[in-house]
Amino acid sequence: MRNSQLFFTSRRFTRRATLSLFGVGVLTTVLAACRQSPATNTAQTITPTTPSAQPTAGPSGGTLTPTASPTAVRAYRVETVVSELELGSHRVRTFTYNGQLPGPELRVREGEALRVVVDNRLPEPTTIHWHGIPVPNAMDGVPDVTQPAIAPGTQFTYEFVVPVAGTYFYHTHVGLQLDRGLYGALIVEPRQETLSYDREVTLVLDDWLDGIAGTPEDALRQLVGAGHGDHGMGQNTMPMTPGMGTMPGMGTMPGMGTMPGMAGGSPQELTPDLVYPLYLINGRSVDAPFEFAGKRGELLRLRLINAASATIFRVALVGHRLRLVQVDGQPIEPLEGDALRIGMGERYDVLVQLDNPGVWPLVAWAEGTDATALAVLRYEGSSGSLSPVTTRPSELAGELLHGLRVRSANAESAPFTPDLELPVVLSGGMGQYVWTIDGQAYPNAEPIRVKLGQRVRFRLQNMTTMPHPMHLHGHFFRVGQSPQGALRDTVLIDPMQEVTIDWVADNPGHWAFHCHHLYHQETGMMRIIEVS
Ligand SMILES: [Cu+2]
Repeated sequence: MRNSQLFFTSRRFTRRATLSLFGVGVLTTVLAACRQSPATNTAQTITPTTPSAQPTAGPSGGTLTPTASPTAVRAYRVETVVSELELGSHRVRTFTYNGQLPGPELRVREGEALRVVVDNRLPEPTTIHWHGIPVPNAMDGVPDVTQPAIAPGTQFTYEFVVPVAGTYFYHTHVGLQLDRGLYGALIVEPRQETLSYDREVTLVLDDWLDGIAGTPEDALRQLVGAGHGDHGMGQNTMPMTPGMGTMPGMGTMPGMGTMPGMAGGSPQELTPDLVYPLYLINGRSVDAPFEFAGKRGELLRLRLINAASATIFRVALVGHRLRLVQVDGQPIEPLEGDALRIGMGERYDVLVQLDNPGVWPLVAWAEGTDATALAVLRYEGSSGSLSPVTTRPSELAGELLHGLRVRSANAESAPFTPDLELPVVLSGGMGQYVWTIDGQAYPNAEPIRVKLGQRVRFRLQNMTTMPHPMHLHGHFFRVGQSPQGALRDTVLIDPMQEVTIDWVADNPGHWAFHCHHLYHQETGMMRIIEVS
């Protein structure tokens, strides 16, 4: 059973090193992760079994409808397990993939098939969603919509052709499991690399409370209870924003705008619903940060993935500028800046010219809080220790890169002419802690019906005082009613802002469309879009 073998490298390799090592087959072989054992939480890459030249068989869970004849299959095996992790000074019991946090980085080449056997060893059902990848509907991992959740003690095989290159991630789509450890990077290497760089590092951002401030379910009860004056439950360790909600009588949207009107404005710094006890990069807290190497003269690619449940981050690499080259895996017209803002579910790829030797903090400030996540860049030959880290280095006050400034590198030749144009109103508030789309709270919500092939325009109107990163499954959309608008799968919409997204409903099935703030999603801010 070659495909059931699991290999992973014992440390991170640079892209070039990885390729050359694969060539000579020098790999450290390690057994599949143990259940309920202390886990290493360094970021690790598992390498797939040898690609097969055979066409893929259909997956067990649905019909495979490849868009191209796959040249190879990358096969992985992932176990969802109860694990104990050390996070700084804390020891927590949580859910992980293969005992690792983040889960193993999965890599596949554009046009190949990805096959992942999921072995659910959790005491509850789970699924995997392939965030950003336009998969066949049956592979999308939304429980009770595209598949029954994978029952405890059973397996499910996901298999699909990966039609797009770029930086993606995979995560559970069941309940509040995402606010445990069930996420990992999914890197799709292009058939032909158009970017030039010397090494790459994947940085997965997260907010962490599980096992430190109760559980995600406790956090949800506190959020809901706070609005009802019920403060009687459990530990009260979760500071919350007081009394925010939809403004009464708010019928118009002063100051709202779409691109390009928004492009010049800088986003507000918004206090989140939840302030977490820990913020992590690659599963590491600030007192034992993830460290990565650089070399003077090289160009470094950082793949930033925000896997947090409820935190927008602002990221800066002290002593360096950032050159933003991709968002949500898609190429853009490069933008330079000092810091970037990344919402939940978004991915930003930046290039960094390594021209300032030393030991430097990469800070991911949790917007609206006093806390940060941290990683460390150490130049080769630099043996010093990290200078004291502030949560607000000066770079964060510099030029900010954010989604509404981005222009696609692949512009349309003509303006988008919608067949169907819908206002989509985002409502809700901290008071009742119910979040809605067009006044309906999922699952008590009508599906939005769209005909296959229709060109659809959504006018997303945020009528609340909180930001919402809206994520569409199965499709990319173009932001801002412009032929140059960025192609994305997630777009962050600030309070009282309207953002237009244009998309072609070319992937049949039932697709989730939801806020990627997990607690907004769980309390109603989701709809199913039926494309048929
Ligand atoms: Cu939201």
